[in-house]
Amino acid sequence: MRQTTTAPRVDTPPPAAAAPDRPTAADGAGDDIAAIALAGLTATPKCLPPRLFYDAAGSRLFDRITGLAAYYPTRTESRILHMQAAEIATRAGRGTTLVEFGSGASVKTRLVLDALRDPAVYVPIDISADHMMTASTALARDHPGLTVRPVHGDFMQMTTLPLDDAPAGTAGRRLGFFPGSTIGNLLPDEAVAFLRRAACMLGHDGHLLVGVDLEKDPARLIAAYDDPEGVTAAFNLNLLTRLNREAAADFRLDRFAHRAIWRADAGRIEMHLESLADQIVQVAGRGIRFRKGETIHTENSHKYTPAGFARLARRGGWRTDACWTDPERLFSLHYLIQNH
Ligand code: AVJ
Repeated sequence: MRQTTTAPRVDTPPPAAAAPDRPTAADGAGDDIAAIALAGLTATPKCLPPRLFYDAAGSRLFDRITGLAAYYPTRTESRILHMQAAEIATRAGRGTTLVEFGSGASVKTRLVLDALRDPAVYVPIDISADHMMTASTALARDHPGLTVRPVHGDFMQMTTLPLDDAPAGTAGRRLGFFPGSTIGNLLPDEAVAFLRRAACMLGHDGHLLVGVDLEKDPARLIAAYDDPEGVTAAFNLNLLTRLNREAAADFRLDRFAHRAIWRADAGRIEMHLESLADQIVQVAGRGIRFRKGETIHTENSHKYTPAGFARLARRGGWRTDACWTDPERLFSLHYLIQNH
């Protein structure tokens, strides 16, 4: 049978959104925590991927870290965003779709949205669905007229955005937003690969705003990752609590300690969980042996110079159109444009 009629196309803009869309599930949304944990804990040396930090409790602990006196990145980046709002708005243009990689509590997002001219759509991407939806609901309420399209998943596993049904009236470009120096969690070669994928996800005229923590006095860096209040230690140890609950593990938290070390050769802070005794821990039905002093490597946080990150961006297909820092040169914000 031949189809003779088609549904009428109505190209009117969608009504002002008062609530975010239901989240779209993408790759990484249904992680098998036990399998991921076993893979890392049977490797040599032992490691766990940092995205496991962000269960509900871990996301709350991270939000507390961002308010700590010793943890300068968040407030410094917010100041730079505030200072450069007009510069960002000019470069991004009108009707932008803002795509945030690892949106968390969406605090810095508000600074960017307030700066942009008539932003059309906000696409938060996060692995912590509940945390993201709470933030999206508040954000949609405060920005009537903005369409909020949350994506639940791991942006590191994505090569396209599930946005094929782009809302009508979105003529602007996509602006990627990757704040907080989360890019520092990646090894330099992985960061290059991510930047290439981001270019695909954002389209040929897409731009990308990336927050990058800067190299500095190691004592200052270590203090930021080993705060006197012990919040970062709790954040790191929460990984073990999560595995006890979600990977049938029996870690004793008093037998592990938080460690933060500066690796000058690699230009990065490393976080580890150090075993305080010889012990065997059950994880998903397997006995994992730890020697006293052995560690689980839980996070890398690479630090760059402005020129060093600009070189990395180039390898990833981008060029730095602007790089802004604070007066103390603690943190940097790179406005990237595609290199073609
Ligand atoms: C969210 C990955 C940027 O590396 O500084 C904070 C996470 N780890 N304290 C960082 C983190 C320990 C944070 N990032």
